[in-house]
Amino acid sequence: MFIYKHRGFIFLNTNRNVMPENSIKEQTDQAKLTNLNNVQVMGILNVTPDSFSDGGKFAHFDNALKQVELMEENGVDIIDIGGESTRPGAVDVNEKDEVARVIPLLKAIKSRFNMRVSIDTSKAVVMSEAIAYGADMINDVRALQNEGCLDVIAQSDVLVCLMHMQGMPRTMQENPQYKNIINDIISFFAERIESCAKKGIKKDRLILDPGFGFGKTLEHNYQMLGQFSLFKKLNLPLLAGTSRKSMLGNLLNRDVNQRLAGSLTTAIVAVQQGASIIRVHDVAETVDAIKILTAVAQYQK
Ligand code: 7PJ
Repeated sequence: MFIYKHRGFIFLNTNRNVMPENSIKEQTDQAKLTNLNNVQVMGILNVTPDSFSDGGKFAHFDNALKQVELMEENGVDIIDIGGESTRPGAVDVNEKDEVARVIPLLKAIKSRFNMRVSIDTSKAVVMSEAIAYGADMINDVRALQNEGCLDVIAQSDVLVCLMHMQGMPRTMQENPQYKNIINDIISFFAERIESCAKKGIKKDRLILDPGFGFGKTLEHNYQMLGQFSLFKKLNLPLLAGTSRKSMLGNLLNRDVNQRLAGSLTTAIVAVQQGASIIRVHDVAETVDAIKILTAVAQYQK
């Protein structure tokens, strides 16, 4: 087990809800804090006009800020701003438009709230601008594979989420195939960690995410969730994003606005298997669920 702190985030590399051998009273303050507070809720703020779940709702600046305020009241730990739609079939957005969508909002949040902000982008230019305006994390569904991204990150001290995706959004759901999905994703992560290391980006800034819905069949998604704890093998904090995704809709036959139970259940499963960050639309409900898990965890071996 190891514990580390980076830019206010505390990560504990073990199953978050399994207490160590000694009782809670005997633990150090840091261990207590780590065990009870270390699951972070990341609130999704899509500022794309064509997002699948909140399509266009927060494209307007004031609405976006109101949503941030609401998420803050509900106990969010970090806001993830996305200006590029990566839903299956989505078309690419150009750099200029993405910067214009994301950066003013980042600036406004940083000046009005005491809030950590992640920027969901795969473009070096957007990363660089975001870092200049105080982003705390870069969340890249392409795991820094685009040109210039590794260099931009190497010159900064932000956290980075490296997500796995097979194919590209426009076609990724057509026929995803793996030899063994868990091993294939672990190999991908190992290669990306190595590429980061070569540029001087140390492991203690990295977070891994297997990328639910990104080039995965329904079965692949549930295998990843069921075996999520296997991704702990790489000794890095894990992020899980299942919120309102079609892996829920397709199993439950529910529209996108009827997927709260599915979103919470999958979030709970991920946390129980060691996820450190849960990326969600429904912040209040997820924070409640995690509080319950935390209360229960005190009594679990
Ligand atoms: C994810 C993401 C995810 C990470 C999106 C959606 C589609 N970033 N960006 N993980 N999904 N790290 O919001 O459902 O699962 S966009």
